[in-house]
Amino acid sequence: MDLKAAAEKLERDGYAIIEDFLTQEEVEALKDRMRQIVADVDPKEHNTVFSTTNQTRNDYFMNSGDKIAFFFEEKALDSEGNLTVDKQVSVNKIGHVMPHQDSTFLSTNPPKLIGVWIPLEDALKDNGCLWFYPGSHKEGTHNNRFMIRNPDTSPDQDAIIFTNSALEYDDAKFVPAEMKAGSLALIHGDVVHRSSANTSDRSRHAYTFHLFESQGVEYSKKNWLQPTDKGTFTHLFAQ
Ligand SMILES: O=C(O)CCC(=O)C(=O)O
Repeated sequence: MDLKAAAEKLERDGYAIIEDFLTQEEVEALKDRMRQIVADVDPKEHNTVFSTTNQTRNDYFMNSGDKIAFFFEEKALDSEGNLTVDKQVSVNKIGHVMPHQDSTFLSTNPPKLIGVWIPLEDALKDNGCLWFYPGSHKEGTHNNRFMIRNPDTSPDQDAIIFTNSALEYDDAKFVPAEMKAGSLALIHGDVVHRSSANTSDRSRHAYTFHLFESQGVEYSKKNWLQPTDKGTFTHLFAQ
């Protein structure tokens, strides 16, 4: 798909896939780098499990904006933070991701968020590819549901909360986006998307990041993720 067609598809459906964005060598370089980063991590220093169903979050999660943070699979660590599985498969990547709009996690005014998702291995239906609800980005924020820092900071309260419950979606509205390793998905901040559990015996590593315009755009101070005292988020272009 050329860039003009991708821009049109992004505008129409809320997502677009660009094939062969990375070369095989670039994919291998990213996988090698990730293997090295995981090999070097001490699980005891990053004793945080990422649950795709239970939203228990702590300071480690909230302050992850200026560093590489590691979130382990549920059951990958025992109660003392020791690994119970091979380190290379302990970092979260297998669980499913519930239907969501990225802009409700990283809200900006006006809405300017875009997600970039690059599978480093073929992402197919059986190993948890993305699924999109085409056109849903034109419907604004569903159910006014945002993930925010809890204004009630009492010790017995969760640090991060959702402002409303999640909507249930008819599965028939979602279309699968099977992708080859090294292709790239552009994800409009308001498009509803999800991924399924990886039921295959293969992994499905992916590299993902989210971008928003900084000029003339306000990043919500309510968002769960805030720049730390080390400064702002990384800029893509020099200021
Ligand atoms: O990697 C996944 O399974 C889901 C990723 C996703 O939904 C996102 O990056 O917004």
